[in-house]
Amino acid sequence: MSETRRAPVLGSLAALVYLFLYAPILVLVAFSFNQSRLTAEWKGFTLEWYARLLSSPQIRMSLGNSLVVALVTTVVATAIGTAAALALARGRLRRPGSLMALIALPIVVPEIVLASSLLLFFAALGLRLGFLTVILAHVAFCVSYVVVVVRARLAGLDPSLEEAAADLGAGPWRTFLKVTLPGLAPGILSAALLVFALSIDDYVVTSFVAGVGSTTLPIQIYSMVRSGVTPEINAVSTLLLVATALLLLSAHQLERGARARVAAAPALLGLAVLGAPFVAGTGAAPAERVLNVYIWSNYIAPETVRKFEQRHGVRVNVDLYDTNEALLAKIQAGNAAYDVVCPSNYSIQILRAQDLLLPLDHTALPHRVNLEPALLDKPYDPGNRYSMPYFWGTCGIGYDRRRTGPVDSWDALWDKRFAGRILMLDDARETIGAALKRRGRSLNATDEGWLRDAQRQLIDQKPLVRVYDSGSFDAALLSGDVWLAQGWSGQLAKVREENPDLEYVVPKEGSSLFVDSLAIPRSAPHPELAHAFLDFVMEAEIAAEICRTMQYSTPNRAAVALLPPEITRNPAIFPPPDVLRRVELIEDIGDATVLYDRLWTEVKAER
Ligand code: SPD
Repeated sequence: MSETRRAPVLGSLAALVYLFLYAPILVLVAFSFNQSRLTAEWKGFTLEWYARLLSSPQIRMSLGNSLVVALVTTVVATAIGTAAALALARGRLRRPGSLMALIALPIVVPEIVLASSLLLFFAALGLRLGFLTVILAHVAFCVSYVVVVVRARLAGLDPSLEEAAADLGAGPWRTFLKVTLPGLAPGILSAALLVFALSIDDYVVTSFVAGVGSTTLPIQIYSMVRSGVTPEINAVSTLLLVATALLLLSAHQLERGARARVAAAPALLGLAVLGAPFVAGTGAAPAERVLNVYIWSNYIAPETVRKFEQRHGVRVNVDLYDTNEALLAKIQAGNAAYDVVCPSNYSIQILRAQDLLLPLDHTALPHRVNLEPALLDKPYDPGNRYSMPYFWGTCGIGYDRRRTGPVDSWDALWDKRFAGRILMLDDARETIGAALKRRGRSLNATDEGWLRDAQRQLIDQKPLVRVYDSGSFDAALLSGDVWLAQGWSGQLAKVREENPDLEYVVPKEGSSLFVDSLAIPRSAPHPELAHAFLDFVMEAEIAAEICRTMQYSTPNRAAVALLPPEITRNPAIFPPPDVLRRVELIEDIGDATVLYDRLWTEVKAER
């Protein structure tokens, strides 16, 4: 092909690549200005979602945390990285090549590996997860980038200038300050901007090492996404995107040799974009006492939390999880400072056995009399010494009856007609449990042959499954991405408010029943306030409000009396006796847990 004919082809290819890279980002930015709450429908231009950011205390707080972490990380990592680059380039080191390779290794090590090793390391040191651990972790993965950038700049710096300074009588320190540092400054600044951008953006490592009160903006965005992608998320993501792009533009200009004043302009603008919501909302005085709550997503409304904050003059941090295993990992690591947690029945057994829960002071919980006696004094917590039931419910199938027709069996999730339209929970006990029930077996089975059969069923099913997800199965059903979703009752009852064609069924072969209860970890820093919170959510009006908004079944008898019939007569929320007869509580199965986890990991790894 001739030069002239090749150019338009290459140009179109390049345009396609750029479109592929930037189309999703442009859609996100566009929808951050969309009047409609539903992301898929354009209803006109608005700045409302940006205005809401300014008034959201959670976003302001997480943005403030991100800025503090990124600034401290930038200063520390840049200083350490610059020193290391100088030592590698100018020091008389043996094997500088191998040392450089070792320094660069963290850049290519998978983030998840870095994250879990840092978590283990901090636990071994007995460091409590919080700001310090987040900053240390960020410094750990950013130093390598600084070394690489500064060393590249050093390589272009003529060493004869330093030699000349020395010949003219300048000492090493003076030579460094007057010759080396000015020559390196653009490289150091560009490394600093890169570190800032990496730190403010990081999710994976931070999610492992953050503790209460150190939630950063990416973690906040992710926990908001778990309750559905809203225009506020599009708006905050757009701000983050613009700020990061501006910082990287400055870094790029510095590297290309632009004058410092010109190159700094985009970075300053980027910082202003990030700082604006933070500065705009500094009106509210920070409360002195703090309660740290770690609870399932879709389990408590911000309004309820606000009421508790107002009544007690405290601030409540709410962090969310979607599996019992995530909760167990945090509590067992021993360095997360949560005051209130919400384990399911079998997890209470596990935490109790490991002595990780605080015995409750029943005299501080007068509203416990409101609870339904049938849900108290269960084998996983005799006498409710450690926990108070908060929500209960079932696991079943949510489905779009217009697309699937009637569904009454787990077999529907193995039906080839629905290939690519099926969602399964990302939960070893529930998925293996469903496969066991499909064969008429108990979901607490420990027989290896039965468990391997369940694994085989899940592997056979895998080509039909669109996604394994325990956090947004309801949103996936509502958006039409999937037609059938294994999920928990409350969220699947709630989707009917928006689409009455979505049904919920507990399959005829049986399923799991759960009782999720509030408990206080033994390491809770504020056990008194934690008791006040437990008692607060057992008040009849509050429990009724929580049930109305979340639509999981309340164990609070007094609250039931305050609920409208649409809730109390909804069989998805309060199942009739024939459904209750076919459900079973998941129990702690001891050593067999390892086998369940291994089999489930193998299912997910299967291609
Ligand atoms: N998003 C909240 C879901 C709560 C479900 N309870 C857990 C049951 C575990 N088997």
